[in-house]
Amino acid sequence: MAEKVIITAAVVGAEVTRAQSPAVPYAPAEIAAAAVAAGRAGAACVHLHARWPDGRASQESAHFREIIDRIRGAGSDLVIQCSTGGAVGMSVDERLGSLVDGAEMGTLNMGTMNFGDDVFVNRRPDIVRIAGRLRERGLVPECEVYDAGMLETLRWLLEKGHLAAPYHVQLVLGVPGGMAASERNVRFLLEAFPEPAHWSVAGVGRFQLPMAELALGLGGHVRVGLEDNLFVSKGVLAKGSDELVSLAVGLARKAGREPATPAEARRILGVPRS
Ligand code: KMH
Ligand code: ZN
Repeated sequence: MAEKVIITAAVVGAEVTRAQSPAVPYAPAEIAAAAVAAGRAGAACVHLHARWPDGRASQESAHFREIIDRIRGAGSDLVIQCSTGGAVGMSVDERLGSLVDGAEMGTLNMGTMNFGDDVFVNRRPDIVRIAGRLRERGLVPECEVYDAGMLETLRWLLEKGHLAAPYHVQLVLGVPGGMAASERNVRFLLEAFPEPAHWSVAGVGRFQLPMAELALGLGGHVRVGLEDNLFVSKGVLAKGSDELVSLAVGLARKAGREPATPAEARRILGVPRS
């Protein structure tokens, strides 16, 4: 029996706007509702960002607390993963605001890169500091890898003891400035993987569902949602991240893999029961 697939829903991110799609949630209540709907559709984990009422990216602890309280208040057992990447231009202090009580995982971005026309800064000392905070809080890191050299940073963090299992790796492919979302690149990155690692692919834009299908066939996990992609097909906006999760569930079943429940995802990822 193939390993169950952990579907992570990235329901808002820091970049997409309501001008691009009316389905993009901003208020904590909207973000929580999007997460709960994604969980009902088959996601086991939610990757969280927050927004100010006008849509600007927020790493305010109060916003994250409210989102998590509302998710749990709705009875959802989703694994809660908070972004420490935030938005380009934020300080590390600001980015760490997301790691509130109730978070179970936190992202750990593996390097500096061009991010569209901006620069997403993750100096090695910044990464070490964020890794340390995740460890102090007992959170499982999700290492965000956008380019091949970032796997060397992952290896360095492991060698130096800044990072240890359990951790999860997310290959975020198709960011302008990072590696393209292609089968060749995924296979190349997997060859260079340090062990042990669970991995997932998040394809940006129109590559989201093809990358999910590829990851499913290669034994990986998948991330879908409006953070990375607003469309279900060419020119057709998704009604919400839950619609993209439903499509990923269909792809999973076609590949002979059942979606993991949140409890199963915790077992696979080594996340202690909250
Ligand atoms: N918004 C990107 C600059 C993460 O969540 O850790 C960073 C990002 C990664 O979204
Ligand atoms: Zn993110």
